[in-house]
Amino acid sequence: MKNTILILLLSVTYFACCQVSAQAPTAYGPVPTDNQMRWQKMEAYAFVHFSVNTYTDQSWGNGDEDPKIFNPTELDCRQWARVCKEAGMKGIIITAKHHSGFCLWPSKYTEYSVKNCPWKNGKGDIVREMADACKEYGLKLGIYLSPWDRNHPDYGKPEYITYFRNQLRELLTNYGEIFEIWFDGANGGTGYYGGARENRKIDRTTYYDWKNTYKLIRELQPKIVIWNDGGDRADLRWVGTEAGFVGETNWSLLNATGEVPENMLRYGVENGDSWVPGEVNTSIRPEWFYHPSEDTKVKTLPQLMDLYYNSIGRNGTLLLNFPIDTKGLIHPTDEKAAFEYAKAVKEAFAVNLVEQKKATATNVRGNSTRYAANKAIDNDANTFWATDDNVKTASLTINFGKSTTFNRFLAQEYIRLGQRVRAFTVEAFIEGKWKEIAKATTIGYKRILRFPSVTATQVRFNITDSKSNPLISNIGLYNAPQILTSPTIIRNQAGEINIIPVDKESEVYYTLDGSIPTSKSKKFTGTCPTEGKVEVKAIAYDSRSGKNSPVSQEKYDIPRKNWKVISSTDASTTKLLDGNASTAWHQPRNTKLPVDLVIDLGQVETVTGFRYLPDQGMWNPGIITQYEFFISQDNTTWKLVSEGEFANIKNNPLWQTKNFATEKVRYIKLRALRNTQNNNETGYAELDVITD
Ligand code: FUL
Repeated sequence: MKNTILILLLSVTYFACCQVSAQAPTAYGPVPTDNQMRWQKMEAYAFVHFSVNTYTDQSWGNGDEDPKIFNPTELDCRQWARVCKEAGMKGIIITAKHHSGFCLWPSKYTEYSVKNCPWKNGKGDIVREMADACKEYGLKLGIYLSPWDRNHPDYGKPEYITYFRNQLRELLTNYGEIFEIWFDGANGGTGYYGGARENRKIDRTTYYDWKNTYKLIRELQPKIVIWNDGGDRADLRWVGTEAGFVGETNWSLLNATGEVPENMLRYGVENGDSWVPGEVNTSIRPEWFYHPSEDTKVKTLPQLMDLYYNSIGRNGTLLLNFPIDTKGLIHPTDEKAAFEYAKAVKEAFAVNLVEQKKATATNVRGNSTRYAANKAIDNDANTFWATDDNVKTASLTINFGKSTTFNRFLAQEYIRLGQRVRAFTVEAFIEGKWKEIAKATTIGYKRILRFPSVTATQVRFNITDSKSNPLISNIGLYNAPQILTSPTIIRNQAGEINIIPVDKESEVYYTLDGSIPTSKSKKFTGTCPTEGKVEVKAIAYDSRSGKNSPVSQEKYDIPRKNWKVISSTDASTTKLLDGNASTAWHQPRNTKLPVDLVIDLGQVETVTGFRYLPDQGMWNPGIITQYEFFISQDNTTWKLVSEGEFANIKNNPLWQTKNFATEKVRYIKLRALRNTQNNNETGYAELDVITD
């Protein structure tokens, strides 16, 4: 009995000692401010782009657009706020003034604003309506104020800085709390400038006197974060691309001074002297402003999910843009896409499989319960698992107690004390053996890894390299449902069919006889040769859930195996015959319209029409609008069999089909007469014939 009491006493003393010896860890390197911390936790927020150039179908306004064209007939900021809220966004940044200089609020310092447009007879204020709607929907408000102003007569002169600051003062005092201010890096160039119509260059580093501008901003809005690309280092950084991703390695650090080349924006600077985290800005459509031609180019669910994993999943935030259409609304297609995206994110992270499980670690700071392994799975962002000061590599094991299936791993560092982890791996205990299932570099505020589903009884998180002792505030394991999107079907020039599912884990089943495929149909295991005409139908199938995607289908005419473009010697003309809609061939740069594309079909065919798919790319696609189509048996005597226009091809650049009376044909010639851009660019994603 005495012994038991002694042991008990000793262990209590030991325990108490350890508690004491577990000194709280101190910060390592730069740390976030409270404002940066609050901003980081928002994770996702929206941009809305709206200005006079919405009405001219341009990416940028020139500054001479008549304010009378700005007349949204159904403008409803509450709809914007509702859509953003449904999309899981925590705030909205509005383009109060874009490069055009046109102000969405009735600034008292210019006439170039909503004051002089027909909307609400010049009595409206879109920033006010946005602020009210944000409040109603529990969203934060942010402001985009373009430093470059292509309308203002003084742009480039010191007077403009006074104007710019006056506008800042208006926006930062009259609309409540502003969470972020955005200063676009596009600065200086040609413009209207009050009628001067000239090219005005400024020195981006000195012209705006950012130091004093920041001072003013912070005085007016103490809780704001400042985004600036090209000026003095602010609170947040651009990630060097608008394509929707940040580097897999992503340090939230930069140096306070010096140039920031693209790779530093992309990856941060491991030993940077300032905390400047990355914000991933991208649009739900290819462009920032609304263009009717992009109604068919709204990002798909798999693309939006990639965005999520490549921004929030890589220690970034996501700033997702919704262009406002000419009516003054977020387009229904964008709304639907955003809603499906939010639903899929919610489903993916609905159940954290590690909660209530047992966690152990190879090292715990001072053996203290305060820093124990379970602090990483206690659903409390303020507690963390920590190791002793000198311990920079360590493992944390979670025992599920039963076989558990998962395909996503999430980790978060306690960044209030700095970003530390340089590298880590994840292992799963499968059938009695540890197997590495994922490997990555930085963690930061949040890191999510995707991998094919594994079923295991335990999982081990190994920190393999760290700048200092790691502090891990959260670990998550999830079993995200597969996103079953219809697979893409391609038949190459040789006639081989390839069927590509979006999610590599999906199985693909297909038919070649026009019947609807099911999981009992032929399984696609690799390219399959076809001869002659064929109709391919395919589904992606998830054997775990028994669910399948919608059916994708393609109808192919005769194979193009022996076809040859004979009007050009360029070897890459094969791109217009490769069956792949995302590759295109363009006529040489110096070609002037009209221009011909001549193809030898290799043998005489009975042809009743042709099909043209324009380049699906964004930039200078050279989409043909007016055409003539000729046929020949000998490449000498040509007969015109079809001519006219490809109607609505600009807004909807889909396959164009033209039929004509049956002809015996060996050579075909498509003559491009005009394109949608009224220049000489001519591109083709695909060209095909229809045979009898
Ligand atoms: C760019 C601008 O030039 C675009 O028009 C857009 O506003 C985007 C967010 O930033 O640099």
